[in-house]
Amino acid sequence: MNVLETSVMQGFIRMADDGWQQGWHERNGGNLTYRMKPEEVEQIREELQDNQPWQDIGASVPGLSGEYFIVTGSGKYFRNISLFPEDSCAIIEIDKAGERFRICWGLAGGGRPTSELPSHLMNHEVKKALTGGKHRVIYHAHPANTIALTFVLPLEDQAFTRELWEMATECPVVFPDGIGVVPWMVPGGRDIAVETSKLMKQYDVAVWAHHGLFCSGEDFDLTFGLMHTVEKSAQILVKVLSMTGSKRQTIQPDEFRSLAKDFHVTLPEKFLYEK
Ligand code: 2HA
Ligand code: ZN
Repeated sequence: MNVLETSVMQGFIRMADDGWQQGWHERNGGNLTYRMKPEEVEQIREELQDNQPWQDIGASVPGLSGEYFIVTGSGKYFRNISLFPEDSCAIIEIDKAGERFRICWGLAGGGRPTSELPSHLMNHEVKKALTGGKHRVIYHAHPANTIALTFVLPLEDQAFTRELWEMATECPVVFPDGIGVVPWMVPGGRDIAVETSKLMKQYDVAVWAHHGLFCSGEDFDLTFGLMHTVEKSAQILVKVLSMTGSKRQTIQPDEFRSLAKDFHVTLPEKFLYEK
């Protein structure tokens, strides 16, 4: 089957284009990766090359041995993904040791997988193990309101989680585990990958200070929806802070506890501190 006709590739392209339409992907900003299901690989087996050179990942991910990923390309523009997916994206295979990858499809004009490949793969490894293989999508974007908040909120999980939860009643239901915060770090390398993957053991969302957001989820809808919900709530907080320095009223800790009961989520008490 033609790679571009598969529903998984069409879902990947649609999600990337939705992110572009939201304004989260200036120039070559952001990246998206998807861990393929075995049946999705089989569907396109005859289209996959196995003669490209193995290259170092820059991280060790033995838990992803032999897996295939759809990835965006380094330096590629999300704006172009729906028009030229074969040039902007790739399918890669991970070697048995989880140390190297090779390109099996795509990047038709040349190039490499996303510069954030170490972060993506380390996060995939953590989430695959923790969710029994359910999580398949890792998404990194540059949504402006969330980034703006990293200049005014304390760079702490507690503060980000609580402030964003307060901005929309659905937030604690959509991300009940909260949000992790990574201080400013050089992007693209192993160090930021290690810090992010530590947070991903606890959370499905991590903020990179003065840079962007990382989200993990089961499928394209849930992962895009998570990014969208966090950024929407950041947008509301930016509006509130722009109108007035302080809130006149907000959702109280006991109200979060009632919400948790009715919506059958567990909200860690560490986020329900008295202010
Ligand atoms: O340019 O977003 O973090 C791609 C990125 C790097
Ligand atoms: Zn980035």
